[in-house]
Amino acid sequence: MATKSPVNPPAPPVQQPDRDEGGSVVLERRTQKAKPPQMYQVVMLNDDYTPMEFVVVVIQEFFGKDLEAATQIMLKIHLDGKGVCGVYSRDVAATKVDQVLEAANKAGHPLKCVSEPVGF
Ligand code: TYC
Repeated sequence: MATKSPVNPPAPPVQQPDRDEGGSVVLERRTQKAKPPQMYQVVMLNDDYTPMEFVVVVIQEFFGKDLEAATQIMLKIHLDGKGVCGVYSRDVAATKVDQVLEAANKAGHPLKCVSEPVGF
């Protein structure tokens, strides 16, 4: 007949934290850092028909710029063909594009803008 061993199974070895020469506990350095999410810039494009005033209002309204900053951005787009209105997470950038296109459509202007990964 099998009898129960009176001896308890050996306890698992107790793990001790690493310590430096002074006896302080040393934490393991994390080798894998989470990468920050890719950010997206909303780029507005020039055209020959949308009034400058409309573009300035749109930039103020949807990108939180004051009149001065919005005017500078509009002029840059007018002169260079395109310009960045703001940088956001992917979803927020997509929403900004939708808002601009909807406002332009409603007003009957051909204003276009796109979002693209920063560094693209
Ligand atoms: N080029 C337009 C005009 O002369 C103005 C304009 C600026 C249009 C920026 C679009 O994204 C734009 N009326």
